[in-house]
Amino acid sequence: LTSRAPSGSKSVIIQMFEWTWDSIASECANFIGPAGYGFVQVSPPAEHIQGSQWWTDYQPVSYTLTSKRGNRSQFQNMISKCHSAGVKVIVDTLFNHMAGIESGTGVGGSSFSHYNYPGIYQTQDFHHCGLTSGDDISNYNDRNQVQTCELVNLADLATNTDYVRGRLAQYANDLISLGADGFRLDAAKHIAAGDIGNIISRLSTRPYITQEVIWGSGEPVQPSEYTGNGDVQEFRYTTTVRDAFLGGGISSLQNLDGRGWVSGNQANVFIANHDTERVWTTHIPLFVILFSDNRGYQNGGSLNINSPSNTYITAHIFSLAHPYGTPTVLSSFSFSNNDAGPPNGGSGTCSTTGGSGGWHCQHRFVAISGMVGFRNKVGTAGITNWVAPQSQRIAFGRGSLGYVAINNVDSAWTATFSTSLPSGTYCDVISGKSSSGSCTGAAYTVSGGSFTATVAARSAIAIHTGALGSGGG
Ligand code: AAO
Repeated sequence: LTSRAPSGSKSVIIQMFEWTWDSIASECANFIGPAGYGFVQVSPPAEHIQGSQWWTDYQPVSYTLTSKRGNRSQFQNMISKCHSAGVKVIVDTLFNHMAGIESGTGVGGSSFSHYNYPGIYQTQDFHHCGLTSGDDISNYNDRNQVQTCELVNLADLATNTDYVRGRLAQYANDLISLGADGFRLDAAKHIAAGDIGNIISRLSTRPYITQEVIWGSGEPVQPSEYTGNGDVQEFRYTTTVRDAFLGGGISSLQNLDGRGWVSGNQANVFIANHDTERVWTTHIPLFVILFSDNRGYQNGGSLNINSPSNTYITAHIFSLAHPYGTPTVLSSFSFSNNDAGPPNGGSGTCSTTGGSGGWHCQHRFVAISGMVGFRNKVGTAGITNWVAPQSQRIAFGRGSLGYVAINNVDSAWTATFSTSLPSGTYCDVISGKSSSGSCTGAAYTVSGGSFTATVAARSAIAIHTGALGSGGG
């Protein structure tokens, strides 16, 4: 195991938000493995508070693996089924805190109160910052508050102590013993980077690590502090891509390294995650924002499935085509309020190329799964033949292995593109795939280093050497 997602083959992660262990096990075998995804990121597995909201999972009360997603044997079975399908498992993990509510009983029957988790943690194992009312973080410009006060009242573990470090490593090692390949460290910004480094030094393997450190303007805690531990989720990518697709112009997205973000080979990036998809960024009356139910969801903002002009899809195509970062695709569900939990008790269901029963199954969208094959094929090849004849039209190659054109305007774009792809006929993986040597969607013929194509309005085309064919539509 490495501390990084393997670059080149099979590096794409799917965040299987709120899917049960049994449903992930099936989906790994039925679709995720065959489609070429490298990883699933699964919801936090530890016992948590009761309630119908999705966010109960982020309030652990013990390290028993009983959650709304399933029990320990289901968790282990899921990992084993995913491994059999060639898919690794990243576990969303809470090193920062325990529950925020004052007392109760967890979904597995464990009793707890705010600073007392019997047999695990007592008052002395938590930070009590004494800097703010209720010990809650109120000022992100104060490092001490961010790292020793409470994030929305969540009991803040004293990760500077040997006991807490050892207990968290024991939990992570238990997950590793069940086959976990990596961890997404929730609220990593609220843990000193050195504390995380100490905890992961106690692990029995070197798992893939991705850390949630949301960059904030002027904030003292910076994403760059965390790169020694593993990857960092680069939220500046998420907002920059959103702003480019919604009007700023995608021609600005050629070079993403050298902007002061974490470097591409240490960045984990996404068009949306479970927090940002819950921020409405466009066409929402101000009063809805002012009276939105929970400040906790104001988490960076991003495109989401309701974004205008197909930008959610074209931005995913961009994300999977561009070499910067290790991409995560969120697979989520429709909701009518920000707190609502998943449909069908969390048991995910998909149709062939999309969702069903309230699930979106973004990972099955033809354009997204097609681009996973593209990314696996092009590997680390650099950007070649970049053209941007208008600010909302770009096309580029990845070495001599793949070529993509994205048209983010309301009219079709017909052009002859220069490419290093060898001469031949290629299947467009946005409109279809290669099946038994022919294309189920469009096909393009490269001859002598160029090809001519019409890219539909607010759409894209992508071809690569792993999807050859002839004929098609
Ligand atoms: C629930 C209730 C609370 C209750 C609590 C305890 O909603 O009312 O007090 O239980 O009983 C999730 C839910 C929470 C839920 C929690 C526990 O979202 O609503 O609380 O489970 O059940 C900060 C953190 C970041 C965190 C984010 C939500 O830094 O780590 O807040 N995300 C993770 C998870 C998230 C989860 C938790 C952590 C907790 O992904 O799902 O919460 O486990 C700025 C700061 C950020 C800050 C945001 C939001 O961001 O920089 O650090 O994130 O504000 O406060 C631009 C700026 C950027 C800014 C952003 C948003 O992009 O550049 O700086 O806008 O304003």
